[in-house]
Amino acid sequence: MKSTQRAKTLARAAAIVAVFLCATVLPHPANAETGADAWLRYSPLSPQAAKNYERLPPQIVLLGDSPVLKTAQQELIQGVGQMLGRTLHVGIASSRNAIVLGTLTELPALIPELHPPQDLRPDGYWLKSTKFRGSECLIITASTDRGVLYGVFALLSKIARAESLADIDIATLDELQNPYAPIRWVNQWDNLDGRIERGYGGPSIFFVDGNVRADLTRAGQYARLLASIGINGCAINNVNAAPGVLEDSFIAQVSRIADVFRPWGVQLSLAVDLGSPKLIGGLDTFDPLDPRVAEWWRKKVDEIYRRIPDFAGFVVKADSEGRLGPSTYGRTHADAANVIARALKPHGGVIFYRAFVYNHHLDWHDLKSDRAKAAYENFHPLDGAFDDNVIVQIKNGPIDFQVREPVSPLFARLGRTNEAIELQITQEYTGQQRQLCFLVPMWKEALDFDMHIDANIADVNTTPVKALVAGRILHRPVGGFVGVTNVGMDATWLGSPLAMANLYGFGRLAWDPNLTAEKIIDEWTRLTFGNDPLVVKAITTMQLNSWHIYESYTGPLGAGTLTNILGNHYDPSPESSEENGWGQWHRADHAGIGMDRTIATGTGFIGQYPPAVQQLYESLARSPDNLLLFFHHVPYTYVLRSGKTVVQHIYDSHYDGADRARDFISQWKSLEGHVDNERYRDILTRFEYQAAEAIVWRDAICDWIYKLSGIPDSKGRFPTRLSH
Ligand code: GCW
Repeated sequence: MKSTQRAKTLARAAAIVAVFLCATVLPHPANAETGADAWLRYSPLSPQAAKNYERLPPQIVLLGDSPVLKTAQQELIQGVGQMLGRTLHVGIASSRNAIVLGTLTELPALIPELHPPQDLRPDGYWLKSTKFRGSECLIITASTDRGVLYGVFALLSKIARAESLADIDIATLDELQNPYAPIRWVNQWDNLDGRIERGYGGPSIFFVDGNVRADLTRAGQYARLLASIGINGCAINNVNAAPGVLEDSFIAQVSRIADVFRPWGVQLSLAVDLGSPKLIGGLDTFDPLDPRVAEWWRKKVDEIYRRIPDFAGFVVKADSEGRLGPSTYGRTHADAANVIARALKPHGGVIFYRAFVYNHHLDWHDLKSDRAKAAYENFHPLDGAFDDNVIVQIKNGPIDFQVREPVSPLFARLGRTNEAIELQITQEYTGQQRQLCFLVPMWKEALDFDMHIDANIADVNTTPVKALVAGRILHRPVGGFVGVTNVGMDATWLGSPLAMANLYGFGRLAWDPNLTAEKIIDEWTRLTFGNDPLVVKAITTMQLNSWHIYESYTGPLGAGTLTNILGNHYDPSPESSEENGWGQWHRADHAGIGMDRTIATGTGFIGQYPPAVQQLYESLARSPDNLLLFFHHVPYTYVLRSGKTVVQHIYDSHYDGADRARDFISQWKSLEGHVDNERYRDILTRFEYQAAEAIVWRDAICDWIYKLSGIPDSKGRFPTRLSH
């Protein structure tokens, strides 16, 4: 693809020139920032906004002295001090006019007349202002210490966003918040040598050169960020796990990370290799049904809990992308999961067993073979066979974090198994943090998708994915949300200040998936950039539009991200998807494009959904246009609902997407002087770059489609410009 390469080089050169030119005179930094504080900046409020909090009691009473409660107290003092310029004093139990922090166990002894809500669940919190001994008090209480910490962060968030008196009157505050699901975890794909698989924010904050870092300051700061959005678990190492993490000497090192997580209520977990009993344990087998293997896991887990008493559990990737798995011994995934689950059970630990299991040596000649079918085929037959502390961790879509996929049918088909949905915060296929792509709107589509499960199975009318994974509808003991984050040592954590909206958004959705994308991005923007209405309007609009824009020039109509799947997962390279066994096929040829996954003539993938969903996708007429090519193979001249042909839609979408990506530059420039200089410049540079990359994508894909289809652009933009 010579012309593509040329276009790419030109566009990149243009970007470099633009970046150079924009480094001209900019306003003085109002408040130069690196992005390291993310949404916990606690910037001073304007005097007018601070008035809302004049009645905030001047002292804190802490009931209890656990590390988490002490953290809560410290955070409150810091936040109020920075934002309101007031020093909260630490009082004693008999103090009047205080903010009282404590769990439901301690509180009644102090204020017997207070009646906390009956439905306060673990990790939930209650913010309540009340009269006590004739003075005003603000109570932050919960059934667990962690809930108290979450309550403190919630109060500080309100102050930072300067919620108006109408929304938060300190004198009448009465707010109960419960998390939607017990599991709100992140996974890091950190290797022990310090590199991060699919990480775009620098090296690992946990590991360097095969060891745990000596200085774990950043790990502690990360735990603080996680706690502030209600995340309670973190698996610190790559799911392509190095067996060495389970060496006793390494566990001793890892316990230091657990120590810096603990004050923030974040529990540590490890990804482990199923082959460990053989690879590091000295056994000649890792057969999950061999009693020696069970005994090995039991002893290993006991040892871990001896060192890390609040250890959360394991994550396992097995029989996937070359990993060892139970298939070696003809055993099932349930056998593999359960042998480890039984070792964890006495300690209250859980195991996440990933459903990302597929054959990456598929026969691409076979039009019936389909990677999308793999998770269901592997796990549906095992429904009911997993122990109750096993959680099957399922990627949101059936392929692999593409810019658009339908939701995985497996969510609907594990009625007797705990589930978690795995969402990818690190933007592997969605711009790698170098391009703006706010993923909350995409995740919400998956979470809100109604699976229409047979009413006989679940006695309800709607069965959205969010309720299924949280274990609500089918009454599972545990379940929820896992986000693959991959923060690194970069000051901005993820490699870009704007990308942090995805981590924030993941946490907020895991806490409450009923929040709207608009609400989440409004919160994040205010916390990250302040409450200037101009800034809030511009950034929220850009973020909310960004996924559709990115999709429109990288993979419209559900064809998948047309990227280099054999290399960096970033540059355009639609040919790389075909003629290999990875199964990320779009089946584009001279006549048409798309994977036929219908029951009638295709791979039959659609048959994995409940009947009502099958009917939606099986019919070409009813299938939504934005997933058309995921489910159907159509000629380029097929006419969409818009009245456009597929080929013209692809051309228009790419031109429109590239134009809209370019518009980010002027939208961002409208904020000059309203955003601190440091972030203003940094982000401007990124938008200049993205505009150039969007042109690279536009030209590469339009060129490819034109060469395949032979159909020119009806608007005359193409092929004229590129053919010479
Ligand atoms: O898509 C693939 C990624 C791999 C990743 C794998 C997985 C950790 O490209 O880098 O491996 O998904 O989710 O296991």
